[in-house]
Amino acid sequence: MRSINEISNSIRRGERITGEDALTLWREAPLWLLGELASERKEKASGKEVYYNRNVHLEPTNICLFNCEFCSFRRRESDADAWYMSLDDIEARAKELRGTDITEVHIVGGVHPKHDLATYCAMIRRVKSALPYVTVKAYTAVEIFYMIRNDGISIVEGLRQLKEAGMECIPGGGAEIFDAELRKKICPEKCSAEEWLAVHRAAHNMGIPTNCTMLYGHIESLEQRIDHLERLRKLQDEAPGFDAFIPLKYHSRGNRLSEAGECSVEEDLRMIAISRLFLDNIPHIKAYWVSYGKATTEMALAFGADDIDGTIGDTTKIYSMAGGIERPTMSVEELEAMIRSVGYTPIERDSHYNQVERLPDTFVPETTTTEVKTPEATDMATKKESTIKKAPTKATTKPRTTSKSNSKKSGTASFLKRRPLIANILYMGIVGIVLLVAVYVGLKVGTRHNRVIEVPNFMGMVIDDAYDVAESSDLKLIVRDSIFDVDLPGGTIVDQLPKISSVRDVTVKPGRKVYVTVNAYTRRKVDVPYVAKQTLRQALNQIERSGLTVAKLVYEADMTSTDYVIKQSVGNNEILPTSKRQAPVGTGVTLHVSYQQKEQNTQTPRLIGLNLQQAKSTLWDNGLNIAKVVYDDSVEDIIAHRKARVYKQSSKIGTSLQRGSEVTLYLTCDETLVDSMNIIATEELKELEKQRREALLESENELSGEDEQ
Ligand code: V47
Repeated sequence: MRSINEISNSIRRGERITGEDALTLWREAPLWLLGELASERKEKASGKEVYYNRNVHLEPTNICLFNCEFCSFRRRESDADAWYMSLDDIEARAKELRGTDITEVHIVGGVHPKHDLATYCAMIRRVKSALPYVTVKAYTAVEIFYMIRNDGISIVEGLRQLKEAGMECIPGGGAEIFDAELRKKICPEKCSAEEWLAVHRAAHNMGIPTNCTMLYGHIESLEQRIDHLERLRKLQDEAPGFDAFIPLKYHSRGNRLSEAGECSVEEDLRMIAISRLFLDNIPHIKAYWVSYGKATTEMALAFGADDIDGTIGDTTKIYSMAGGIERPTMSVEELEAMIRSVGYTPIERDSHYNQVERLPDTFVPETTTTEVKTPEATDMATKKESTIKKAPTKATTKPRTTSKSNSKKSGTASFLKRRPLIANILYMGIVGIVLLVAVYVGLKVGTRHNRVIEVPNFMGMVIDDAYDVAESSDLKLIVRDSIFDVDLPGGTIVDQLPKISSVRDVTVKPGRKVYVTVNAYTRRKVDVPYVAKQTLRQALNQIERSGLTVAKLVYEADMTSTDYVIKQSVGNNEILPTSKRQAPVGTGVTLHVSYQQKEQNTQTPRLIGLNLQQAKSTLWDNGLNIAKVVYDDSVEDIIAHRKARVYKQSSKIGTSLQRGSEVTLYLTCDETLVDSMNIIATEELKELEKQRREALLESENELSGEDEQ
């Protein structure tokens, strides 16, 4: 057994500790030392940054097939305080969340006897249909294992269906304590440790990130805690994919383990610190503030935690029903203040630990667009109001009748009384005409034949505002796709169908759908392809297809080849054939590319008329880098960046440049400017071609002259 000193030194050298070491630390290390060691580790991993997010929980039901000893949340179907949300309830709840700026919905609840995989998938779809840009973190491995087993399909197939429905990551619940004996005592009906781990392993292999937890502080032993951590560490070594570990402190009210009581704050801090030190391969340790309360959470940040979870907005009952915080909710300001109070820097993260950058409100345009000028756009906002004001009121006045028409009516009546046959034919005719008119009016109103609606310009609006505008214009907004553009705020609409025209009004019938593409709030992670030993062109193709981009082309002299990728890196990390590295969409990959001395130079390509993406690809294809991108005044906002085209390039077409040189691009939205610069570029190209031909002719002449001599 190693001494505390030996273990500390080993930790400080960055070495892995054993289970036995962890037990020694737990039992014998002074609390201050654990704090010191764990903080050092935390700061090595994530510096001064501490993460939080804007999230809600969705607990569709507390009716659960399983009856775990520690659970205060579970109810039977017949219990008065059982709840159940139908798919419509879930969708309605998601719609209520539309105006908020959450980035994550965490769905977890009881294992309901009537829920199958299709129901679970439908829940996700309903949430995503209402909140397309929000990440759904859904279902514990226990729920997933149950639904998959009942459907008789493989874990991989089940996960595939959930992923297809919109599940982006899996929370860490249901792990409790892995030890089989203890599991039998506290949650005998739940899936086994092996089954829980199998679900997470499969998810990791499929690129689905997950979290992991441990329920501690009840009747488990220290050895059982360490065994649990060892199994998590092993899985992470074999199939990496855990983003965070969350030690969940057991709460004792209203469940059958109450007699165990609750562990001390010192125990909580030891738990956090040992997690940080032992789980050296799990990047984040979360001190879940809902479980710890604010005071312990703050202290946990000095014991190695680097995440405190999110705003929650009073949406989880698991802890309040067990005696935890009654109505858990925290504002961003409160979360940030907590983090700052211990000297760390708060970072809002998405579900994948990418920083969420929120641009100042000044940009988030309610009405700003590139095509529609501000007055029109403002009109759109007022249109919304006026539609509400102009809501049709029922006419309640009766038609007035004159004495003349009365006397006429009485004369006609006596005539008809004397001729009943004519009267009957006339009545039938009138009834027929009335019916025809009614059907015609009904059809017209029903199909709204004569009403057309001018399609609003949704480009640049944030999705929540767009839903409001669509609703007040009697249109349906459907999100058909999402992209990720680092330069745009999350939720911004970047494309719409029907598109708006600058020359004519685009109109549709009421109730029609407008399809939009939205900029996602969160950056999906993708596999970084291994592109070394390929030609530059092949590598560029693969990188662009994977959703990544080029950070820089670094040219290195080589004896045998030009434009072959020698190695690649993301940030400071070299990517090797065996690296299973993922990176957020849009991340730049640096490519080290070969050149032979004789092919040191390349020619500046024609870039005029291209959009930024096309211009970048063309430069890379020609072995060049981008120095700067300069937009002129016609590019009014970030949305317009996407439409702008190159009108000037810092290096003239055909200029000979060293491979790896940088070219500045000048972009505009002024089509006339682009057109005229295009004409000049064509002239330049012709001139270049002429010079080339002349030079060729000259050298041929020289050669033939030499031959004659
Ligand atoms: O699995 C149930 C625990 C878990 C009690 O992945 C209890 O980011 C204490 O997993 N006392 C569900 N804990 C919650 C969960 C979670 C929470 C926050 C974030 C994440 C994440 C995951 O709650 C259950 C169980 O281990 N739990 N009852 C109780 N009486």
